Amino acid sequence: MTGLARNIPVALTIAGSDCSAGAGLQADLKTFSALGVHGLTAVTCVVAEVPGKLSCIEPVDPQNVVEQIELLLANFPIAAIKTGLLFSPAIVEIVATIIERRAAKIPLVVDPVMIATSGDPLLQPAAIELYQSRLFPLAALITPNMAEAAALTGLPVRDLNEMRAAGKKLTAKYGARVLLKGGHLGGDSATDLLFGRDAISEYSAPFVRGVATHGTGCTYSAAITAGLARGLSMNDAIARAKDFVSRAIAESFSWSGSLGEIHALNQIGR
Ligand code: PXL
Repeated sequence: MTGLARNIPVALTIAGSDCSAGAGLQADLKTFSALGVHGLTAVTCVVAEVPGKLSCIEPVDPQNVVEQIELLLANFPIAAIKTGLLFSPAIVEIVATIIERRAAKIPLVVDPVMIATSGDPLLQPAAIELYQSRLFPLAALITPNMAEAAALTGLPVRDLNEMRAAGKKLTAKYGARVLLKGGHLGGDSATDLLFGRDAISEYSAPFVRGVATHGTGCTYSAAITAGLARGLSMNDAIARAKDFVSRAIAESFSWSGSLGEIHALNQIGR
């Protein structure tokens, strides 16, 4: 018997695997599903970690990353793409090359993942330059947090005024829209700034205290990508994604295990 064939929008994440599944491609996939999008994954590296403790990272062979992306692009109607952790200069370079050649018309969200919420470095420093020269010019949106914006601009990024200066510099330099995430501002609200060609928009939500936020950036950029895959405008995709990620934090899960309390964002329990 054949079922009733249905199709829904398709999005691709090119990212690392977080075995604890709160961040990385697992967070992306859960977010895509919750938002009615069929998610595809190209795995760039495998991370052995739990929230707050990273024990080892191993990259996938860059040629294998290429094969994953090319196979998916050739066979699925991919409507939006996001990049998460790309790990090494070789992987950043090769991902940029394929997107430039085969996916230049598909909206691309670049989450320039550099450091985990635990403080552990995730991206090899030599890759930062390639992000700027090869990947950012292809992006529809770049989503740095405050530490990443500081690393990318060389400017201090500690408050809303400094966020404005850094965001303007980034958007002028790369021609892409920039969503600078202020989740580490402190205070009662988590405020993000979107820098467009000539305007700045603000997205705010109440700051939730005492919840481990491992995976917030991944979940946020995946939710934006899902919105773009569904045909939303950039502004609507960001506004809905902000709501989604705020709820994933506020309604997060926790378990007590033999080593103490463990947390995960809630991308599924709506
Ligand atoms: O949250 C950043 C991040 C992204 N991607 C992977 C990760 C992490 C955080 O630890 O493991 C694969």
